[in-house]
Amino acid sequence: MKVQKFRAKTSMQALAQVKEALGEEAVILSSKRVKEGSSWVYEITAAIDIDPPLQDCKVREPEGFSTLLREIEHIKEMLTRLDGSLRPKSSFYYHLLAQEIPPRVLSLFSNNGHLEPESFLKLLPQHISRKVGLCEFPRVQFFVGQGGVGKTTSAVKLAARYMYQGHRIALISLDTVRIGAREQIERFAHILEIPLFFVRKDHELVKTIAELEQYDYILIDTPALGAFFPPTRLLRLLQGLNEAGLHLVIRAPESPSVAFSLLEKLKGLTLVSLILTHSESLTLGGPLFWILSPHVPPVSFISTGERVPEDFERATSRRLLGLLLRNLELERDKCTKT
Ligand SMILES: Nc1nc2c(ncn2[C@@H]2O[C@H](COP(=O)(O)OP(=O)(O)OP(=O)(O)O)[C@@H](O)[C@H]2O)c(=O)[nH]1
Ligand SMILES: [Mg+2]
Repeated sequence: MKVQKFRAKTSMQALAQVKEALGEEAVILSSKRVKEGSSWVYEITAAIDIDPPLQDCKVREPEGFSTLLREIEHIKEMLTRLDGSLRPKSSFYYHLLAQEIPPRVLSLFSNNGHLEPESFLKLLPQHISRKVGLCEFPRVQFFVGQGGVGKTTSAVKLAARYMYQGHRIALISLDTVRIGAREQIERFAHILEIPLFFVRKDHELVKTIAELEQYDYILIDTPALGAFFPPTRLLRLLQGLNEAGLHLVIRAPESPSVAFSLLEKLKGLTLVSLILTHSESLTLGGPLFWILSPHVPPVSFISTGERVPEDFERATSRRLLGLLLRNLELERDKCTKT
């Protein structure tokens, strides 16, 4: 900051000096009359901020610098990917692509496309082991997914399983609109003697759960994800609850693009596991490789048919390996050279 004093016969003259010397940005610090020799004059003390604001420099410089670094890293990543995509891949790599394994999952096995059956089979169990679900789930578990995938039956199957293990279980259904939904879950709950509660208004859920404190686990069946039951509604429901998580119920033969877009829509929600249904109708394991993607939650259960509660298995590495390799052709001599 530059501080300067200006003297003149009149205050207007002193001000004019200030403007001329320091410009329009000058700040008047004081103004008074002082004696100069035998006469009185006006003295104005003015200042101007000539240094750039220190704080701004400190913040801006590293920020700009780190943005630049991030951009360089991003460009490096892009170039590496581009380099990988331009290089010729092994015939085995193309062979797996032809069997519908998503490219983004294949890149987990080899980032340059030089994949051979030996290395693929060596890495596969490692990737699978990361996707085998834990046994511990939150006390309140929601079953979510698209229409008709097996949410209700999976909720009842897991409820029965918990019950056989000696846990106290309650079922809640939020599906009070779809015709036949109420009767369907009521029938299962009645046969298996599991207490069932219906919640019609979202704000009643917290209260209903609070009244069920004697139960070890509360399993919540939901309507199909869509316009009536969007992820935003789920998010609001979850916000009022502690110890709650979602099982994403999805058909094992579902296409990777549908699965990825569903996961994208559910981003930000606490997905504790995947439940793979209709596994018995999976004809080719290749498309199911989407489950190995890093952001996909582990698989907890595999549903193998319509029978309630029997057709429901805990996911194991061996079982997932079997599904992923179903009808997958791995022989090197069957690969076409490219
Ligand atoms: N074959 C086979 N059928 C299944 C499996 N899981 C569920 N189902 C059947 O699929 C149909 C739909 O199952 P639900 O549990 O009602 O599905 P949902 O997701 O609750 O359906 P909505 O509530 O209408 O969205 C029923 O006939 C089930 O018996 C499975 O793993 N294999
Ligand atoms: Mg249902």
